Amino acid sequence: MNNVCGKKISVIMPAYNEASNIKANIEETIRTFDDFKCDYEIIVVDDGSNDDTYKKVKEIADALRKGQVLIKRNHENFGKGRALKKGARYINGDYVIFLDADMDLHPGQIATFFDIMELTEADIVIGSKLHPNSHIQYPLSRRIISTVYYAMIKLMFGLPIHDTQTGLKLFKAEVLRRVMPKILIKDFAYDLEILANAHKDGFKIEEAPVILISQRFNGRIGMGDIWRTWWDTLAIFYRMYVIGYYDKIDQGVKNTLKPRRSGLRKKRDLRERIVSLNRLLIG
Ligand SMILES: Nc1nc2c(ncn2[C@@H]2O[C@H](COP(=O)(O)OP(=O)(O)O)[C@@H](O)[C@H]2O)c(=O)[nH]1
Ligand SMILES: [Mg+2]
Repeated sequence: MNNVCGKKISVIMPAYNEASNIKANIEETIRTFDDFKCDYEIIVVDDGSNDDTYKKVKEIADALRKGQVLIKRNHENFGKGRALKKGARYINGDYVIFLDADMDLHPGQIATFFDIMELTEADIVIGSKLHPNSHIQYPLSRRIISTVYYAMIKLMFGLPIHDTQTGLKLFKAEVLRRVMPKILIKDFAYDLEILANAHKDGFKIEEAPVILISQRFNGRIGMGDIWRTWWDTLAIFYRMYVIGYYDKIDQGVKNTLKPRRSGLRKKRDLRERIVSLNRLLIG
C-alpha cells in the first residue's frame, strides 16, 4: 500500500436509499483512508433515493475540506451501473475504488487489493466471494448459481474470474477512462460489461479475498434479477462478438491510452467462444 501513497485515490460510492447508515459509513471510510495516509476523494452518487441520502451526504461534504467528499445525484433511480458510470466522470485519482455504500465490505480490505495489484502487476483487482480465502456467509443456492454463471462467463468471454458482482473493486484510473464510456447496462451485469471490455482491451484482472459482514441476500436479489442478469449477459456477448459495438465506440473516441497487451483478435476469439458454447450446449 505504501507504494501508492504518493498517488491519489478516488472512491466511487453508489448509494440508493442508504440514509440510515450513510453518515456513519462515510465517516468510517474517511477514517480508513486517513489511516492509509493517502490522498483521496470520495465521490458519492445518490442514485435517485427517495429517502434523505442526498441530504445526509451533503451535510458531511459541506463540513469537510473542499473535494474530500463529493456528492453527485441522479434525480431518478437509474440503477447501480449508471451510478458508477456517472461517478467515473468526476474522478481525479490515479486509482479508483468502487465501494458499496452499505459497508457490507469494509474499505480497510483494499490494502490487500493494492498488494495484489503490485505483486501480480494487475490493472484491476476485484473482490471475489468465491476466493478460497474469503470469509462470507454465502448460502449454498447462491454459491451454485454463481458457479454455473461464472463457468458460462469463462466460456463466453474468456474471463478468468469467479465473481463479478462483489461491491469492492480496485482499478487503475486509465482502465475506467477507456472502458466506462462504452458501458450501456444500468442495473444488471454492468460489472460484467466493465470487466469483459477491460479484458478484451488487454487489461489484467486479478481476484482478492473479501470479508463480507452481512448481506441482504434475500432482500434485493430475486429470480427475476437472475434472468435479467442472464439476458444482459447475452446482450454483452452480442454487442461484443456479433455486432462489434464496443469496437465502434473505441474507433469513435480519440484514445491515447494504450493497454499493455494487445486486445484479443476478434475473429479468432469469436470462433473459440462459439466452439466452447457448442461443446457445452450440444455436448
Ligand atoms: N440495489 C441497488 N443498489 C444500488 C442502486 N444504486 C446504487 N446502489 C448501491 O449499490 C450498493 C449495493 O447494493 P445492494 O443492494 O447492497 O447489493 P448487494 O450487496 O450486491 O446485494 C449499495 O451501496 C446501494 O446503495 C440501485 O439502483 N439498486
Ligand atoms: Mg450490499
